[in-house]
Amino acid sequence: MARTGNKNIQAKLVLLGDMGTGKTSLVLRFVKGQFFEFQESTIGAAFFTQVLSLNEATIKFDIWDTAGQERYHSLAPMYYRGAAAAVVVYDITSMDSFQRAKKWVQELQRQGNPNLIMFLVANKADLEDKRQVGNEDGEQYAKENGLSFLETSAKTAQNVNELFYEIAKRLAKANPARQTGMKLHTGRQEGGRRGCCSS
Ligand SMILES: Nc1nc2c(ncn2[C@@H]2O[C@H](COP(=O)(O)OP(=O)(O)OP(=O)(O)O)[C@@H](O)[C@H]2O)c(=O)[nH]1
Ligand SMILES: [Mg+2]
Repeated sequence: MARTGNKNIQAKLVLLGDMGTGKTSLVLRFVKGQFFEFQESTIGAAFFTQVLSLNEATIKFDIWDTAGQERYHSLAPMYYRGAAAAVVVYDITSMDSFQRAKKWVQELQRQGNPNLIMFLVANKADLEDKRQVGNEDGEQYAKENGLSFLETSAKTAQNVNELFYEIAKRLAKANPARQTGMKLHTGRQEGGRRGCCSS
C-alpha cells in the first residue's frame, strides 16, 4: 500500500544543561545504545546524527551536545540558533542543576522561537536514594512554562528512546506533508472577516 504523507524531515536538536547532568550519556544511549560510568566532560560541543523512522515520517536528527561547563556558556547560542528542538537536562540528585536548567529555559524563551519544541529532562532517575529534586517539582515547573517533561536514566535507558520518539512525533506534526496539486484551505479564519484589497 502506498504511504501517503511520508516525509523526510531534518531537524537540529540541541542539548543544554549543567555539567555532569548526563547530556552526552543520553545522546550515546540513544545513538549507540551505550553507557559509560566515567563519561568524559564535553569540550565545546559534540555532534551526532541519528535517524528515527515513524509511520508518517523519517526524522534525521542533527544533534548538538553542548558542554555544560560555565566557561563554554557563550558558545551556546551557536548551537541553539535554528534548532527545532531543545532538551534541557538536569540531574535529580542536584538542586543546583535544576536551578541551572531554569536559567537555560529562560534563555531559550528569550530567543523567542515560538515553534521550538522544548523538553525538560530530569536525568539519573536510577539514583532515587540520592534524589534532591522531586518529580513533581520538575513537572510543575515544566507545566508552568509550557514545556514537556520526562524523567530519564541514561544508565538504565529509562525513557531515553521515548524522549527522542516524542520529539520526532512533534516534528512530524509540525511539518505537514507537502501538498501536491490543489491547495485546500481548511483552517479556521480567525479575527473576523478579512477584507480584501484595502488601501
Ligand atoms: N547513575 C547515573 N549516572 C549517569 C546518568 N547519566 C550520566 N551519568 C553519569 O554522570 C556523569 C556525567 O555524565 P555526562 O554524560 O558526561 O554529562 P554531561 O551533561 O555531558 O556533562 P558535560 O559534558 O560536562 O556538560 C558520567 O559519569 C555518567 O556516567 C544516569 O542516568 N544515571
Ligand atoms: Mg557532555
